[in-house]
Amino acid sequence: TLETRRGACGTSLITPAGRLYVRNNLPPPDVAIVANPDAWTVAVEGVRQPRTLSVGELKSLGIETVAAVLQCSGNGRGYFPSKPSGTKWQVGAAGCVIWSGVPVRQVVAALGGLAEGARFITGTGGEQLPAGVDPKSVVVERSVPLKELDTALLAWEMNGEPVPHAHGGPLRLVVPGYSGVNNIKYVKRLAFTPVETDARIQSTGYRMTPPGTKGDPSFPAVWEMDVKSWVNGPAPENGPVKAGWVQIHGVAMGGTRALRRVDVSVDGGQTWHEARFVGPDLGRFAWRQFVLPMRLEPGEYMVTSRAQDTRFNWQEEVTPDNGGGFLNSGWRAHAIPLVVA
Ligand SMILES: Nc1nc2c(c(=O)[nH]1)N[C@H]1C(S)=C(S)[C@@H](COP(=O)(O)O)O[C@H]1N2
Ligand SMILES: [Mo]
Repeated sequence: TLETRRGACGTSLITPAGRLYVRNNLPPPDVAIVANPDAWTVAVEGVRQPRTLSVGELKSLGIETVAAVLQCSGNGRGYFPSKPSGTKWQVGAAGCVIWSGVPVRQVVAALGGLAEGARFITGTGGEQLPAGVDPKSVVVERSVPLKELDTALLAWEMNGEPVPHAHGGPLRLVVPGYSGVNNIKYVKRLAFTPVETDARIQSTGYRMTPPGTKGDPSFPAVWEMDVKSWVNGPAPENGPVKAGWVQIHGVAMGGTRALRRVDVSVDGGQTWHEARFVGPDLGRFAWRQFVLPMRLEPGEYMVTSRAQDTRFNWQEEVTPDNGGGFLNSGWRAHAIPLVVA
């Protein structure tokens, strides 16, 4: 796993491939698969005319582009007090990227429509599974509700280039607004299924459980992301800043909804000041940058931010701890110290 440093998120909107976190649950397929992306194939099932399609063929079915936050379900896990097992991500298991590909609904239409009883979109990763273990215990296979047909893409391009191998090229299932694990890299099978997959990563993994509890299908699946924001700079790793005007900046995202506002506090959440969104608004699935210039005297500050979506939901102050350490969006835990000299 590779995490982006807080101060390296930059002040422009899009996260370049070279700065985007990388997370693999299994050894990835050979890099040779991206040499000829159009030759990669995906088997589509659960439609009236099931068929295997190459990326080259998919490109003739439709094209759409979406800017979306890609964020590991465990981003922020390192801030939970119970220290759940798993990578202790802080903020850097996230980025905002532009995907281009064919809308899944157009693939469905080209194959005669959905088969009867379809309720989930199930994507399967193209990794070679280790021998001698139950495939269901390791395969990266996830199901999301069928309603995501409206926005899901089979993407072959990221930030204007073929999807890099590290990020799931030649073809990735992108479910905008859904946390990282639901965005299947090197997708080799796309199925419209009546039930969720029984792969372990879905049935017991990535469930919202009480701390210390193992997951099972009775607990909610880790799907949609919540409204969240954090301050990226001035980053503590860059040391003290000079007294005077300080540019406090960060990113805010609405999960599946657009944002209304974001506030910044320099006193650990006692008082708040509305920050200004800057830069282009690339839609409800992208993050927005914000900035608040503040005149600060020498001293020690605790800087944090809280975002609100267009349905007036505020970012949580504290996200309740959960067994897997998922979806931490609490603004208190994401505060960073700032020394003004
Ligand atoms: N095929 C496949 N897809 C996958 C994974 C994987 O291991 N294999 N990891 C998931 C997880 S947990 C995350 S957070 C994201 C990471 O995407 P990235 O490496 O492009 O940042 O991919 C998801 N999709
Ligand atoms: Mo993840």
